[in-house]
Amino acid sequence: MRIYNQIVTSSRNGRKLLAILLDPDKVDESHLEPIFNRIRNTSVDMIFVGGSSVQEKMTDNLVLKIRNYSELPIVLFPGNYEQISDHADAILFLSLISGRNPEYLIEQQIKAVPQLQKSNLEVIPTGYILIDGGKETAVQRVSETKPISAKNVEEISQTALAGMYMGKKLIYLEAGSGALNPVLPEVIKSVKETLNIPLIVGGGIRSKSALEQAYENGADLVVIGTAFEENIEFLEKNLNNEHIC
Ligand code: 1GP
Repeated sequence: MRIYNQIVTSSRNGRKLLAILLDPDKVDESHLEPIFNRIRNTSVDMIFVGGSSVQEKMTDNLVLKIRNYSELPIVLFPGNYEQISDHADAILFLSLISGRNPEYLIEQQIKAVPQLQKSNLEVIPTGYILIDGGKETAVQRVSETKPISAKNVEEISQTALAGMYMGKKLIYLEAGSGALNPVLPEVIKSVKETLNIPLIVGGGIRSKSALEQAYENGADLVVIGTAFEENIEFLEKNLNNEHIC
C-alpha cells in the first residue's frame, strides 16, 4: 500500500498533496514533454490518469508515455473498467456513492476484477461523491446520476461517513471536471471533521486561493485537471515549490 500509505502519512503530518489529472481523451501526446518539464519544477506529488469517456487502450498508452518523462507515482482515476493499465502504480477503486446507479456502485467494479487480479496495481477503495458544481458535468452525464446539492452539507457528510463505514479508504469530493464552482469550503470542513480517513477534493479549482481554501478546510489531496490543461503555466504561477498549509 505504498501510495495509500503516502497519503495517510501526509494527512497525519499535515503535508498537503497535489495531483495533476491527465485525461487520455484530451492530452496531446506531443505536449507531454513540455507538460512534464513544467511539472518537474513544481511540488506536484502524483499524476492521476482517467476520464469519463476514454477509448480502450488509450489509458495504457498514456501511462506508458508518461513513464518516459516522469518518476512520479501514476494513479488511475478510471471512468470505467476499460481504463485499467497494469503499468500504473495504483488505482482509485471508485464507487459513486452519491449516485443510485448500480452500474457505478458495483457493476463496473465487478467487471474490473479479472484485470485487477492479474495486475500488481495497488487497489485503493474510494468513495466518490459528486456534488453540484454549477453545470452538468461529464460524470453526471455518463453515470446518469444526480449530484448532491452543493449546500447540502448534511447529506454530503452522511454520504461520506457511510462510505467510510462501508470500508472505503479515501473519500473524494468531486464537483466535476471543469465545474463552475468548486466544492464549498464549509462542505470540505464538515466532511473532514466526520472522517478519519484522507479526503480528496477536485473539480473547478482554478486559482491559488481556491487551492489554498480547499487545503485550509481539510482537503488532504487536491486534484487539478482543467486549469492545467488550459494553461500549463498554471502551477508555476500559482504554487511556490511548496504547498504546505
Ligand atoms: C475531475 O476533480 C477532477 O474529476 C479535476 O477537475 O478538471 O475541474 O480541475 P478539474
